[in-house]
Amino acid sequence: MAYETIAVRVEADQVGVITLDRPKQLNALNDLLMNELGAALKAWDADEKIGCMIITGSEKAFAAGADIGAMAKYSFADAYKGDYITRNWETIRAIRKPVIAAVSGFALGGGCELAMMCDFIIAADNARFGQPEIKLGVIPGAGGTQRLPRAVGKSKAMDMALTGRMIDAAEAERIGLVSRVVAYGQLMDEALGAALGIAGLSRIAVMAAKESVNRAFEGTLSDGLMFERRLFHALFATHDQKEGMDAFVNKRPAHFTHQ
Ligand code: CO8
Repeated sequence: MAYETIAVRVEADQVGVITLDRPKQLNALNDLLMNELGAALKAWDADEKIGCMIITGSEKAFAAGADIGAMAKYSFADAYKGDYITRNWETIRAIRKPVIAAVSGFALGGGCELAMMCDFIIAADNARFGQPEIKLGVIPGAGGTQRLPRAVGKSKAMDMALTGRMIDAAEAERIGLVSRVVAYGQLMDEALGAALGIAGLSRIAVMAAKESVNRAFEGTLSDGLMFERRLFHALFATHDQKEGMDAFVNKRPAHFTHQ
């Protein structure tokens, strides 16, 4: 399928890579881009061959936010009735295979929120994260006031949401917003290495792990622990569990068939 605002490619037959591609607007996110992003992710989620996905941008910008030019003219009535801007963002939440954000340059506003919707973030050393919406007279609208405090705690999240200041990659790693920081030149190698590693594992176990970790953010601890236990027990019904444990016991590599 041909896209206008993203470029897609498959690496090693197993990893889908999406590059946000609105360079003149620093990859500002508009309805078309979010629709295309959702369509590409959904297609790979349903593709047996794909085990993991990566979303990345350019060296200068992962995404500098929602498209301010497109938003500027909305009235409350337009935005509320049409559920504008936010309506097509939820697709990403429904993706069941892992999605890694490989972030270089600016990840601001909706760009920071998009990165946080991914399962984890690998950042280049030039990455900058921020929720500058407050400077535009609005607040984050795609999870920034919810996912950011869960990721980094109240004080840092309040600091970022109330001042709009950007943090650099080192601070983002220190506070737990990103999982790894590498030199810009290593960014895609690092993300692809992680993605290929994940794609080589049992897909069922990987999806169960993602689903269970996400539960930690959406319910109480006791609900989450019960959910995790049920999934853990259920995995003993898979062939991949037999294969993985037999391979360990017999000191041989495991060959997962995702059954
Ligand atoms: N929207 C539209 N265009 C943008 C955006 C944006 N968010 N960011 C940058 N651009 C455009 C600029 O207008 C400029 O275009 P032109 O060349 O035609 O003038 C081009 O990209 C390059 O930008 P700059 O010249 O400003 O580049 P600098 O290197 O000087 O600065 C910055 C880079 C610091 C990133 C600066 O562009 C900036 O501050 N951008 C805006 C950042 C921002 O405020 N982001 C938050 C937007 S609001 C938001 O995301 C709300 C999310 C709500 C939820 C979304 C719904 C789910």
